[in-house]
Amino acid sequence: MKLLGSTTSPFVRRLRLYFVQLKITDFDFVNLDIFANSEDRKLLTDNNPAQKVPALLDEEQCIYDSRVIFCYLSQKYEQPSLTWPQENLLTLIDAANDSLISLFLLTRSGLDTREDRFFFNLQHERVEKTFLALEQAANKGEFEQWHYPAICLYCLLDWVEFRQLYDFNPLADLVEFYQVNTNNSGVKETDPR
Ligand SMILES: N[C@@H](CCC(=O)N[C@@H](CS)C(=O)NCC(=O)O)C(=O)O
Repeated sequence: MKLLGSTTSPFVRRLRLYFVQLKITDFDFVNLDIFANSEDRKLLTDNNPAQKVPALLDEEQCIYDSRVIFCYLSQKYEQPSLTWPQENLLTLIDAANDSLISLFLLTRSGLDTREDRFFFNLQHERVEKTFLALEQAANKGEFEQWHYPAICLYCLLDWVEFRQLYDFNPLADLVEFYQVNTNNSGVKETDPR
């Protein structure tokens, strides 16, 4: 198996941590520079026309989108499926992640996303609401185990810290979750810094 990705992507890191959790080591991590390196971009496009990482190559197949790759790996290694509430948590994490990536790419494109613009405001509002819902879920103990949604939450929080995209310090349960899981298996080895 080959995982096409980058060291900085939170969507890729969650799968690298899932591989650690499953104790799967017989895969190659292909670290791509999808924006600046034309060969890397071509390799990605050839495998995933949506031009996003991660993508997983397994035998003749290429699977893309982290959520689909997670389902694929779960089936392949006969792991239990997520519960519906866990699926919802994953949707919240993905929504926050997607909005923050949009804001990050807009900033890299030279736009000031603090301006009062419809699209920017929608993203900021979604980030606020999803972080609040995740804080409430953490408070209810829904991230006490290091399951896949917890891995995804950790990757989101560490990425917003790394890129300085959102200050979640006022959200005490998320801060505690972040601190408690810092030394988990694979976290240091996959640190994007
Ligand atoms: N829904 C996708 C999102 C993946 C995604 O947004 N990846 C980013 C890197 S963190 C990317 O490749 N962006 C390229 C682009 O937007 O052009 C997933 O879960 O895999």
